[in-house]
Amino acid sequence: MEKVAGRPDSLTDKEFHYCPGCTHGIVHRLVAEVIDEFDLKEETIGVAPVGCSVLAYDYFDVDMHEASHGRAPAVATGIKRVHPDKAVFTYQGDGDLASIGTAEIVHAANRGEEITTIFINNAIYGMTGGQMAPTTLEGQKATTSPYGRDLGEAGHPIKVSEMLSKLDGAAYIERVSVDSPKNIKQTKKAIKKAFEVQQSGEGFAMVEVLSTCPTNWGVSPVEAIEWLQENMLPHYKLGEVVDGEVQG
Ligand SMILES: Cc1ncc(C[n+]2csc(CCOP(=O)(O)OP(=O)(O)O)c2C)c(N)n1
Ligand code: SF4
Repeated sequence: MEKVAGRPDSLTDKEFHYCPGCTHGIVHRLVAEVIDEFDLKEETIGVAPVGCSVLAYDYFDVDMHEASHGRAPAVATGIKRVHPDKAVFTYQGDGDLASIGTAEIVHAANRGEEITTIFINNAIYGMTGGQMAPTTLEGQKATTSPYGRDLGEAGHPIKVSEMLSKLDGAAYIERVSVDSPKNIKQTKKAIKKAFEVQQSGEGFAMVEVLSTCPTNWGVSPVEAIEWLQENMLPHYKLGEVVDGEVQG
């Protein structure tokens, strides 16, 4: 019988610990498929964050490094500068990248570091029980905003891709989503491009992936996909982001 699908070589056979319906697993698979397709398994160094994907080093079958909360872009900068021929990526949640690591990601993008960042935006801190993140939407309930995010108190949900795309060192930024087969295909295309941009030495590349956290959103996996579509897509528009504008 012809084998038509299998586990990417760049993933170990360890079972993911993610909750049912969590889309971290889909994105891990897409990153691994891209690494396989570019034949980069032996040439890739990944940097894992703090957050639910802290164990990414157990799942990617490439050289991996752990960074403390938010520091992945700084660690990846050091790795890439010492190993300019390697493909270096960070994999970070929104609490990690957009809150504690805001300074690191801004300056790595501004310096035009030739790294690829996979940024998982699930609008909440997942691992630590569902606190409000910088990406939490207006009115969205979280453990630290039980009545819904109040813009007057907490500020606006940050559109990280639009913000970083204004920096001269940012070569490629795209926002994608894993809520449908069509969008999953587009996510893979964007991850591919982000690795290509790194290989061609053009500068910093980031893919923001709209993702789900059914556990902390307090909904079923199916409802989580619907919640993403109804609430996240209108605020976080999909597409390549150039100079703060999403290119439709
Ligand atoms: C320096 C530091 N500050 C805070 C924490 C606690 N902490 C661990 S994971 C996490 C939440 C990360 O959430 P996010 O980046 O949104 O990823 P997700 O879990 O949603 O995938 C926090 C606050 C920590 N481990 N280290
Ligand atoms: S807490 Fe949320 S982000 Fe973390 S594994 Fe569960 S569903 Fe995924």
